[in-house]
Amino acid sequence: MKGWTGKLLRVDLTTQKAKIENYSKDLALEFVGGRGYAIKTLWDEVPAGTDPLSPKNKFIAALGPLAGLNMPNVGKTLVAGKSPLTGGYGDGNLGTNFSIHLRQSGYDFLIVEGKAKTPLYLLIEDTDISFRDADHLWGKGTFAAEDKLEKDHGRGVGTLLIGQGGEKLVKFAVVRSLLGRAGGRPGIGTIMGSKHLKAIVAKGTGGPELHDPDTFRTLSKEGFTDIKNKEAFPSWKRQGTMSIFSWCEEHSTLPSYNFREGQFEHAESLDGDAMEKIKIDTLGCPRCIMRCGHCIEDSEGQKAELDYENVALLGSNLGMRNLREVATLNRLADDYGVDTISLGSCIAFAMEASEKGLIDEKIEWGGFQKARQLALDISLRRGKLGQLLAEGTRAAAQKIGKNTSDFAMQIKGLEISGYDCHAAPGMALSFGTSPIGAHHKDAWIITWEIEHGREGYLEGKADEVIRLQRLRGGMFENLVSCRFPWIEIGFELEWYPKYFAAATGLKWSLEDLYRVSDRGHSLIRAYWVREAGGKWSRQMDTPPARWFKEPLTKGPLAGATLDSAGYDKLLSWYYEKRGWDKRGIPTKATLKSLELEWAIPELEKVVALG
Ligand code: PTT
Ligand code: SF4
Repeated sequence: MKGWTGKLLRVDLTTQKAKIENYSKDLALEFVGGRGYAIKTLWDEVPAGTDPLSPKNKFIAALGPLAGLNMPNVGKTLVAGKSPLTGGYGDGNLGTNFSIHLRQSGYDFLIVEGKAKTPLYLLIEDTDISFRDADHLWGKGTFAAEDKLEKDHGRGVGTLLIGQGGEKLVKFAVVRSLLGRAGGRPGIGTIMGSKHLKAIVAKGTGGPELHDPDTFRTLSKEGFTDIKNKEAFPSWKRQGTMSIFSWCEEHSTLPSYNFREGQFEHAESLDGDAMEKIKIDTLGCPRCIMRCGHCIEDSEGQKAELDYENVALLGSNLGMRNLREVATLNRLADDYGVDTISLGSCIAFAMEASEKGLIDEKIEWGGFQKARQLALDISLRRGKLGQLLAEGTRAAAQKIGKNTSDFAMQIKGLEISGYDCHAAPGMALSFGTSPIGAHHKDAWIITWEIEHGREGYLEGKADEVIRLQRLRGGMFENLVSCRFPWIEIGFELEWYPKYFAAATGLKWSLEDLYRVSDRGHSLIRAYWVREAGGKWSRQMDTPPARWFKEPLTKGPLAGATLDSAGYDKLLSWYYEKRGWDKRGIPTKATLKSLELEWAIPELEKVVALG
């Protein structure tokens, strides 16, 4: 196999043994890499009903055939496991030198199983695998821990690591790398913590074996030049994802006050222009000239990176108006290694519960000091409220009761990312059917929807969600390549089959890559159903009551709500087009047509299939 090494590294932390395994060519052809490898591994190797925090769960770090190569925007790694936050499939995609070094060490993916007795970190140096004591790193934030690892093993080594949030098993702890990068919203960092695995360091010396290295080199050069020459490149470089902030405000889709509203009265103090005026640095992933991690000095004089999602969830959604204070919350989330989106949503949930007198603690909208304190309490699981919220909003609402689940802004247990959907049914469908819970990465339909008539509950919206899921959650997550060149500056999709062919020798079309996406997507759905153990229902694909019951009160769309019959119709179209039954479960015929018939017997242990 060219393009793939055909090897995986399996590490057992309980026995401290590592094994290099050859995996079958069929796995590469059927699942390609990244997300595909992750879901196949979880299905095959993690028994149904496994407690995500038990040693039986696996931590997976997977590359795809393009990840880590010398071409645009592929310095990325997919991290995955059974989610401690949702109980279903979980993954994330982060920029890291780890992608380069794991590939240079000769592996396409890494599976970590078991649990170490005491904290350690894993060192991968080509075929030399060692288990290093991490006592001196445990309890340290990600900035200090990464710095120490780089001092000990060399600047530029590949690192994946967790902060105190992961150590304390906060359910939405992320994996961190390169000071600014974070991935694995559904608690993939928590899985590392549950295994006493503080970090993984990779230092590889080999080179990739490609089918046609000369063509690959030429394509790579052309790709970088093409990106640099794109019309949108200069403006992207100025603000990155922060440029969408004012657009969201303008279109009433900026989450404000725990998604009560889609506009924020102080949006101008938090938007891309506000950031650009005080920007001090830009960070990015390896193999990228689009570097989109813009940094400012925060309210405590520290450098902090900002992204749209972070500023929306830790800013407008909390009623915070000072960008430097928002940056401080962002930096703390990065240092402690917890997801900014879930953290923001948990704090907003507490602010609302406090306002309504449903909890004892007093925490007001826009109050920075209390929000800061709560962020630390959650990250360190301190105090009653900190411990409660470290479980996520779904669990917190279940515990408090009193209809708080109406404003626990999550779907399938994952907190909703930064788009208010009172008046965006297609985006609500995207959140509802995302394979990891309410994340935008699979189908960011919001701009398309607003251009094509946001108020409609139209069949075309289900089509568009599926089209985007094939691309964003499918092709890019399987190849393990950043999607921003395509979606943000118009780098054409046709480049990808060319890179793929030069790397692997396979002349696949985009359609071939989408078919692999569909296979992975339906297998992930089957996995959710299997893990729900008979409790699966279409309610699990439905957004929280707030968007249906409580209209927007401000702005041009005041009075708007989601219509539940309309949403149901969208969901039914979506299921039909996916070949899933009325409950949202893949039918036998669909599983067979996607060559997933081997999954049928296990799924039938849990539900009768249509
Ligand atoms: C991603 C999610 C996002 S999506 C953001 S901002 W975004 C938040 N970033 C966090 C952060 O920062 N620190 C932190 N402690 N928690 C954070 N949680 C949130 O996590 C990220 C970029 C971005 S910035 C996006 S959209 C794109 N995502 C991609 C993706 O998912 N797949 C892919 N093939 N390409 C992508 N390119 C873009 O990458 P998760 P990163 Mg992230 C600090 O991983 O779990 O999917 O959550 O990886 O390297 O930081 O790049 O407006
Ligand atoms: Fe990383 Fe941003 Fe570059 Fe994508 S565009 S590879 S997220 S720096």
